Amino acid sequence: MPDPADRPNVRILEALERQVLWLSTYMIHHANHIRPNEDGLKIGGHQASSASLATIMTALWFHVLKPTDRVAVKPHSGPVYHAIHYLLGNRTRDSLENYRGFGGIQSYPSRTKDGDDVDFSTGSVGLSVAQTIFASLVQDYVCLKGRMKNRPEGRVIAFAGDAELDEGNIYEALIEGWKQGLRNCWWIIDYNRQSLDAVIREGLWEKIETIFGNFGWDVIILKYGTLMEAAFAEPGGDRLRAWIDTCPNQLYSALCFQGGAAFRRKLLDDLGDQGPVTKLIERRSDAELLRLMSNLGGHDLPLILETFEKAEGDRPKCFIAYTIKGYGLPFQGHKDNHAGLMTPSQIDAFQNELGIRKAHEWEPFEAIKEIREEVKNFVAARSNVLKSEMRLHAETVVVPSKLEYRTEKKLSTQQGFGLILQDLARSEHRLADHIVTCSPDVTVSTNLGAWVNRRGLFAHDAVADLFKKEKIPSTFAWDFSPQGQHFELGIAENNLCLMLAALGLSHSMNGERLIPIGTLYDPFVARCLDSLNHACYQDARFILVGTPSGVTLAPEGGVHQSIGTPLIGMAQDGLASFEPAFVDELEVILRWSFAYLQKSPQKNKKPSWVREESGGSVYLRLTTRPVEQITRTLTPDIEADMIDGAYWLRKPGPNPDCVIIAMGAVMPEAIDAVGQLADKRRDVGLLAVTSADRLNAGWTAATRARAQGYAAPASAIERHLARLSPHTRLITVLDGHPATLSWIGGVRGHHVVSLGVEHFGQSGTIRDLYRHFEIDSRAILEAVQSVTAGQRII
Ligand SMILES: Cc1ncc(C[n+]2csc(CCOP(=O)(O)OP(=O)(O)O)c2C)c(N)n1
Ligand SMILES: [Mg+2]
Repeated sequence: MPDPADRPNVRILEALERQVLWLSTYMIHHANHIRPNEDGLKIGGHQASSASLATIMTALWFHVLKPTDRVAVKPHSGPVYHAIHYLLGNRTRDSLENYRGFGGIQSYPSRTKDGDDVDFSTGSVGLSVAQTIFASLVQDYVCLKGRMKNRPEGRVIAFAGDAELDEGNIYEALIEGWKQGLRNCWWIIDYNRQSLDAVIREGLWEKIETIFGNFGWDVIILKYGTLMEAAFAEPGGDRLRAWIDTCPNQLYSALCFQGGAAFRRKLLDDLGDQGPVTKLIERRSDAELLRLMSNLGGHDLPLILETFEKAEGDRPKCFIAYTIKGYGLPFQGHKDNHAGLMTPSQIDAFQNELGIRKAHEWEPFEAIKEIREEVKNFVAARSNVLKSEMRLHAETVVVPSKLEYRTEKKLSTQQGFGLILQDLARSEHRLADHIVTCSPDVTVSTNLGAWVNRRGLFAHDAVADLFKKEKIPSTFAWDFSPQGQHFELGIAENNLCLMLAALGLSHSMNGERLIPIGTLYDPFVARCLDSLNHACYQDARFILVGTPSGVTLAPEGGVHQSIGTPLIGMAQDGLASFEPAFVDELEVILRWSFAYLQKSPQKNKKPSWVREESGGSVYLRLTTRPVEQITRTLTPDIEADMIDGAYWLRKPGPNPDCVIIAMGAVMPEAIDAVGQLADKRRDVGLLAVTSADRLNAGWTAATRARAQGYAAPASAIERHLARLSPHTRLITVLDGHPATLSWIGGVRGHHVVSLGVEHFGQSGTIRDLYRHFEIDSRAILEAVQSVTAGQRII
């Protein structure tokens, strides 16, 4: 336990807390009342929500945190967070003045937008809280493999609003953490008993205590501050304590808002005894009484310091900190205070109370008078300590010039994915040691089995596969050990993306580059969409494999069919998506992806629209449909085309009547159709799309650049279509929503017919379903017939 003698003077922290509260409050005031705002929009509130955690956050950043700790803050504590980092020298005054402005600091702290101090981006409640569980597991993963490079382990800490615990993903993560032996994780719950709209249910703390206790967490409650404890020790104090314990949340909040006189009235009404309790109350002025009654644990610095000092050991810990929303501000406790803004006269009054001179509002230590120099020195020293470990870097892992795999005449892309990983698992290539796979209970059915057989499952303690030990025949060996490289997750897909986010930030958080690959059934991408977005927003780097996909999984059934995922892949920022048809394409794409996800944004360089230089994550949409493989040698040009999004599988002649543009599992249909068209239409070509996303992004980027006056070279799709005549008809086809490829008609103004899937819910054979949804070769021929002149085709 740290020596309490090392504790900073509480006066220093109290002074800092006031300064932090001022800056956070003023930041919002400035954005609303001082900075020009031509839109007339209110620039958010959060004064109340932020103030709620000002005391604990001050204590953490100015004393409790170790440089190796990683912290996710409650979204609405952004202003307090930024104020703290301003004092620590990690924010400029300009950035505070431009809070929520263009290029300014974000309302919800962001890893990519705000500064190197932000460990987890926040905004969508519940996600960053849950991500701390996975970040802690990833730290263990790196640690147990001896790759921490002499850095000590840190704690991974989340601040959560009490209403954040309504999010279901919290409980999915709790179960997973329990299964995986979570350590070194702290959650500090801002128990202000208010959400956005309302005051929360009575007794929630008991539920939290039981739930967390059940999952093996230590639960520590910070309820009564030092002033309260002292009052409880006075004669009659036990009755005051009983009153506080039974006071409904609504009433307590309302009295905190109304102030000391209201508390006095109510307490005397309820407890007045003309004896010790009355004396206890009457001994205090209204201001003192309010100070006493709002001295909840989460606002009491001595208690906070002592509690966190005592929190020893690596068991996960949940701190329930009683707080008051809007603490110290005029709307404290008011149920409507979430977006409440202090009026200019309230700000003036607050400014006067703190002794802040006009025109000195942004001065870092303006609210601190007598001990200003002492505080400044203290903060400077603290800043040096914390800075040392903010963002780490890891070397790039070299990618082999070719990924080997055992090919077969017919293969599905999903099988090919398994075969490539199987070969990597057997190889001695360093890249293989950096790969970490994970899957929400679909490891085997997404073809990761062979990889896992070789590389094993990760766990803190070795557990041998009992079936193997007992010599019971089984295709898979499920041996768990600290050397294992696969996280077997429970079915919650949301946890998969939170895990990918955590693994995909390991280079920056732990200084160890991991190459994460997560697999799931493609339709369930929708289940983890927000956490996928959250992972991309943080610039975590990973490969997400959605397989099987589309209606091609045929007999598997309607609800397992995905239609919209190609559009998700196109629309998701930070994610390059691919849908190959052949395994040699997949090999090229995977090889590129391993390098792409290790690239880093160039400082001071405007990122290009296609992220070629700055890198990103990758989404692969694969299928279980075995497809005849083509024996061919890929030239570097074709490989480059595959990465850019499309290549000619059959080049059209000089004056084509039509061109088929196909993506993914339907490629055999397109090949068949092109064959049948050979003597019926002139010069027909087949363009194989590997990535509608990159093809589209390349086109958009080139168009934009030209609009800005740059001589941008033709994008891939412009190049491909340049060989067509204006009258050439385009037929696009994929097992997914037709809009994925229909935009191609707009590139050079070609007439386009787009085939795809708009409905789902039928099971059957692939042939049945391709016919039903009209994405088979016959449908392609019908489409050609409908838009081209010439002899009847069918
Ligand atoms: C996923 C998601 N849903 C809704 C919101 C809008 N929202 C912001 S804060 C909030 C409630 C906050 O309550 P709590 O977590 O208790 O924090 P407090 O306001 O008490 O500080 C809501 C619903 C959001 N940011 N994210
Ligand atoms: Mg709350």
